Amino acid sequence: MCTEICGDGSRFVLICDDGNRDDGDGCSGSCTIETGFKCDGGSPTSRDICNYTKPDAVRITQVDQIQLDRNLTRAVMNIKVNWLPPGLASGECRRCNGLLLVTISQCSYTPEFSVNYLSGTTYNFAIILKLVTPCYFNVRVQIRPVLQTPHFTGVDISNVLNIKADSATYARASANNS
Ligand SMILES: [Ca+2]
Repeated sequence: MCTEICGDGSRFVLICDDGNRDDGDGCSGSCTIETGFKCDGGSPTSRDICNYTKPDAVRITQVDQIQLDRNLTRAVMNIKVNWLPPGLASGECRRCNGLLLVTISQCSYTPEFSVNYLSGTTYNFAIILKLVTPCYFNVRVQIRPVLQTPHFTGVDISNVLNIKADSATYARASANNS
């Protein structure tokens, strides 16, 4: 009776074997593939090579319409990012609030705003604007270009999301709140 050894770099029936018993490198200490990784090349005579699967580009999308409160003093925009690098997004993603570059224009004053990562989600954020008086505004959202290297190596982060609050946004808000 033989038993296959995990970590010896030869693979018969194990899911992966990259030649070690380390966790965090794609093939776990018990020879299972770790989340987000892809392993190839393992055979009875060769070990697996594991790589983190990453997309060609990061996309930022708006999850729903702009939410305005009854007093029209608070605008909430929910957005989603399709992928973040594991080095930034591990655990509760405490570093994620600084990930997005948000620029607000068109309003006659510059509203205060915050960007909040929604804990427990997969890369959902809420952008909250404090409005002194109702105004039409444009919100431009992108990944901070300074994060390109080293966090987003090989991934295009030039995608920009534009969110626009116009007369239709206010008409919808007053209909919802009446
Ligand atoms: Ca390993």
